Amino acid sequence: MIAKTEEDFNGLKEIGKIVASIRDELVQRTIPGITTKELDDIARELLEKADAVSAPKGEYDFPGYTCISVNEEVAHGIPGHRIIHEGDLVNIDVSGSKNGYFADTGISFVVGEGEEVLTKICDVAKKAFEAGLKKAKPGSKKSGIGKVVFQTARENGLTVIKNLTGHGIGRTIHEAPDHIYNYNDTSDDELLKEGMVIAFEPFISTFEEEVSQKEDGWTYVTEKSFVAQYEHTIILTKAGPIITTL
Ligand code: M3C
Ligand code: CO
Ligand code: CO
Repeated sequence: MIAKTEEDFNGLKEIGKIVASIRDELVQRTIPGITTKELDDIARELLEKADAVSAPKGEYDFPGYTCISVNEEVAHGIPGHRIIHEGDLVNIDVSGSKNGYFADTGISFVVGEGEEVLTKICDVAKKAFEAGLKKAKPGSKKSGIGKVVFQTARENGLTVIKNLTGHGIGRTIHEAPDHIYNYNDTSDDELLKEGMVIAFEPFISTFEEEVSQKEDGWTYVTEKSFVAQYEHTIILTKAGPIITTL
């Protein structure tokens, strides 16, 4: 959407704050021994308390309130009986709506002490997001974001997942602009606009560049690579981006 009114900005900020606080709470509660379903139950309660609706459930009938992905799972992990262990790479992606406004945020992190490469991909995903954020200006090319995300990955001896992208957001979870790639798509000449609301989400990978979908119809996985994601919802303005999900 293009945010125009005071009501738009306030509505987007309100749901942004809610999903951000649920994300942070789930990260804090991710300790060895807990199951992904137990974490999702916490999110269900917090969403309810905030009078907000899960976007995956509300928009897609996803079998969970949040997406929780572990190790080989990259995204759209279904909360269930999987137990979290020390050293696991976990991604928590929380998206929701309130009063017709949406926000989406996600983070990958390592539980306790883990392999160095896992911490590295998480750090690089955040760095790639920050580099992209500097290019997120009204009037600039949308593809400029992906260009610096990819550069950041390469500078660190890593790559990106090419078949998962960021997206426009606001009045629903995924809307125009449809794709914010994590590499320089030279055929994409779309320009970013004043008030445009986007969620961009670098997926930084050790070497594979595509995910495949599991038979459950949801979970995206890699075969041998580890992948980290970092995502926020932002409103683009001349005065600089407003991150609604800080
Ligand atoms: N929040 C998720 C979508 C959840 S709806 C099942 C997202 O937009 O960040 C992702 N899109 C692709 C992979 S993760
Ligand atoms: Co998300
Ligand atoms: Co998203």
